Amino acid sequence: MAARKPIYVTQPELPPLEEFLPYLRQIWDARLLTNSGPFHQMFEAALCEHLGVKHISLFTNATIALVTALQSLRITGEVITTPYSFVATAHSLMWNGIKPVFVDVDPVTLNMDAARIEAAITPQTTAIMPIHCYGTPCDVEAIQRVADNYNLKIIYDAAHAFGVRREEGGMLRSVLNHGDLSVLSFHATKVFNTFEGGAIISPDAKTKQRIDHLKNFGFVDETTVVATGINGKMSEFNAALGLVQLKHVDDAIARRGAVEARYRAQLGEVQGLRMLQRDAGMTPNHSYFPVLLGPGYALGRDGLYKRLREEGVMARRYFYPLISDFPMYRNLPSADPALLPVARAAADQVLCLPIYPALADADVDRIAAIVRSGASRRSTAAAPVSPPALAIVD
Ligand code: T4K
Repeated sequence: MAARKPIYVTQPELPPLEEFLPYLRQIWDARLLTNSGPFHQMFEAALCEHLGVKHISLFTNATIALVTALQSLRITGEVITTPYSFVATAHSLMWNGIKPVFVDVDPVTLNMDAARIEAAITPQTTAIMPIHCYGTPCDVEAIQRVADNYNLKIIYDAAHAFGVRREEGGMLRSVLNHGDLSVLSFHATKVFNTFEGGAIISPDAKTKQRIDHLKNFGFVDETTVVATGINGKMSEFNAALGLVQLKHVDDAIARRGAVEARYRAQLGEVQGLRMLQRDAGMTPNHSYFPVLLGPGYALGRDGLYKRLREEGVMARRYFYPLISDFPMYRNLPSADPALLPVARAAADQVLCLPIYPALADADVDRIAAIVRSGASRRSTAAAPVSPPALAIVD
């Protein structure tokens, strides 16, 4: 029997190559490869329209965008952030010589616990950097209230939040409009990808202009440099791909939703397993499918991680270890494990199951069966199951 192909936590979505080729032809003909070319400008406009935001600056990736976002608001001193994220969140602070101050997360959303921010503020605090983890919106109103009280800026790491909307005043509005700036990632592993890429969403044209200068070495014109900017520009190749990808992203998110619904229908009754719940008034993007395997789950998180790998399923422990456990952070006072019990428990229990548009229903069923088999102390192999009818959860 031929060996099964491994199933990774994600598989990038790509348009039919034929759809992209005419765009490549145009780039070849025009010889405009980067530095705010025509596709770059079109892609910025198309994204604003698609996402429902006013101003976007495209970047090479979200990490450089986070570094630049902090620069653009002249953030210094200390920034309050979460240990439960990808390392790039805190790294962007360190690249600016800013001290991260970690606060614990909320047990329901695994986002920064807004109630804990105030106690972490010192005279050096200038900003808050939360993330909409797995695309679940933060408690944006509560975070804004603290920021307003203490005159702090908010930069959202929105790397997971492409297309996520919330009901506000009877309307669905992009979560990216909250805070002072939001940063998206278009990395290959994200819901929407341009191979590599990222963006900053700004509330006004002046802020966007400053960001655009900063991503172009600080150049304003041929001879004027106003800041120690960086090279964060997205190329025409990535921007053209983004334009094509945008045509397909709604379908891709819908298919992700179907995969999630299929998992939820099969994992609802598994002892010791918790799935994250969502507010009814939001439009999710199904970017990740995390499950938390608590003490009641017989096989344990790492046992399941291993069993899945043996079956060719490469689930990932996003986010283990906590950022605060990495060597460059662990000596900070706020990295003390005793101060971060909720984040620590989540890091020890989380497993992100594969979710992507091309994931076949039969594979979802097989993965769910392996997960279920781990809940029983007796069984060692995945018991065969017939899939239940597809339940719509959103
Ligand atoms: N903030 C947050 C909250 C983030 O999650 C991230 C990125 C950032 C900031 C920074 O954004 P960027 O600067 O990257 O734009 C991955 C991604 O590399 C990273 O972008 C992402 N977060 C993070 C959560 O996940 P790894 O080390 O797990 O990636 P990797 O290469 O192991 O990929 C995971 C699986 O995906 C592979 O096992 C196979 C599959 N894959 C991956 C790639 C790259 C493919 O099938 N094809 C591919 O091209 O970090």
